[in-house]
Amino acid sequence: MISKTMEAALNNQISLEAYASQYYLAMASWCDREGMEGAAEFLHFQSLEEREHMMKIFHYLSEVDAFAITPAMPQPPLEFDSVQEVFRLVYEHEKKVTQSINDLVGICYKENDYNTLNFLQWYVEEQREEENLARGILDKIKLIGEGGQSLYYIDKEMKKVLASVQAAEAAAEGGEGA
Ligand code: OFO
Repeated sequence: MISKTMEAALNNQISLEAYASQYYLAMASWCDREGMEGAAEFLHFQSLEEREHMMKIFHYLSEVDAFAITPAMPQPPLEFDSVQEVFRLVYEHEKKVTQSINDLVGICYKENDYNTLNFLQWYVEEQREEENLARGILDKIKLIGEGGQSLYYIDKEMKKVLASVQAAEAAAEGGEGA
């Protein structure tokens, strides 16, 4: 059982996670069209991750006898100026999501809702990782620069980043099952 305020706030979070999923999907499509295969793969992966984040909240709401609302989505942007712009926007969006998770944690304390507080711990950690990852990619792109050949190196770098994120996840899942 959770309060109506918490139910609404969690539904708002569902909406943010769902938008992140669509937003990153649109970015993946743009990268694909621009021949940035590595960046596209990374963003496809992130898009799926965001959907999983959304679904976790969906199931949590059902578990605590609240109602999960399937959100209406605004059309995400389809065109971007550059790959640097794409990852700047990813970073900005992640910061927004972090703020929203922090606000949810604030409601938990206000309402003495320790179940939801416990549930949200995973998101607190996940946001720290995702913000850090997005900032790291952006820094790398700035360092490599963006003209001609640089795009090739950025894309290669993105494949490496994706491989290390997937390896870390696989290791964490292995650990959970152990
Ligand atoms: Fe859902 O983790 Fe990013 O936004």
